[in-house]
Amino acid sequence: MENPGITEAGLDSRKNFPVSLRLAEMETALLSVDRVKAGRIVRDSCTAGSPFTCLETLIVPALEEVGRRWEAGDVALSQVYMSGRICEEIVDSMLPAGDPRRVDQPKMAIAVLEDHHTLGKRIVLSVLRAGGYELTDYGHGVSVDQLVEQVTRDKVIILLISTLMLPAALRSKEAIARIRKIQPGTKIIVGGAPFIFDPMLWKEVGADAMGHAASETLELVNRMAAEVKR
Ligand code: B12
Repeated sequence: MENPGITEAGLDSRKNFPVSLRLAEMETALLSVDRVKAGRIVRDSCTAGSPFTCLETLIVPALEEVGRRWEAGDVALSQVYMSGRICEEIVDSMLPAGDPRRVDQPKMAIAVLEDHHTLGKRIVLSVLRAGGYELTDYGHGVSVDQLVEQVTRDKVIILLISTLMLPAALRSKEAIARIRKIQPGTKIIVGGAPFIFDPMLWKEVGADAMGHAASETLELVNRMAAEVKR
């Protein structure tokens, strides 16, 4: 049976295109390192004004599936790498610039702790900037020592930590304990795959909260910002 969404003619109108087929198509484009096609699938599938929803319903699950296939030995690490790079380019082209009307806010920062999976942080940062917050970006591959030093030097009040590797997530426990010793008032939000796989991990590492997805981060940060002002 011919699939209407896969023909060239159908690519520009995909409102009724089944999500599972769109995802499969995206995954194939990523694994074939076809950045043009991947970009077109995203453009055609996502309505203007909802880039974050699009990221979370198309790009994130497609990358997760690529990861699962790599784990199963079906695809090469180079394909995972190129899939990540292509998605980074797409994400960069889609995300809105920061909202110029900055809110009156506590000092905030974000980092990827001992890990080089940067895409999640990139999205969370954009969601918060688009929501009116300004944050210091400490980058990725940040060590525990560096993070403690930076957060206490800058007197950060709300800290967001992203980790995609389990060992890095476990290391956040030491970072959080050391930061709390020096600055007990700092609120810490963690996120990333290990915290999703183990829903109790955020409590075990001593965080104040965890975010499953970038889309819920703004609400979380709004709540914390209100708490620290009280
Ligand atoms: C793409 C990818 C890569 C790319 C990264 C490209 C880049 N620049 O980021 C490359 C190829 C470089 C890579 C390398 C490696 N990877 Co990798 N990678 C992935 C993959 C497939 C997708 C990750 C991703 O980008 N997802 C899309 C983003 C947008 O989603 P996200 O990060 O989860 O973020 C969302 C939420 O989690 C949340 N979020 C994230 N952070 C935060 C923080 C806060 C505060 C909040 C509120 C929310 C939040 O918001 C985001 C948007 O909704 C995952 C599989 C997976 N299931 O996650 C494996 C995975 C993370 N990688 C893995 C591994 C093992 C590796 C390598 C060690 C492989 C190797 N042998 O070299 C290296 C290590 C690199 C390093 N030192 O960091 C493992 C980790 C296993 C583990 N338990 O620790 C995974 C889970 C694959 C697997 N199933 O085995 N990887």
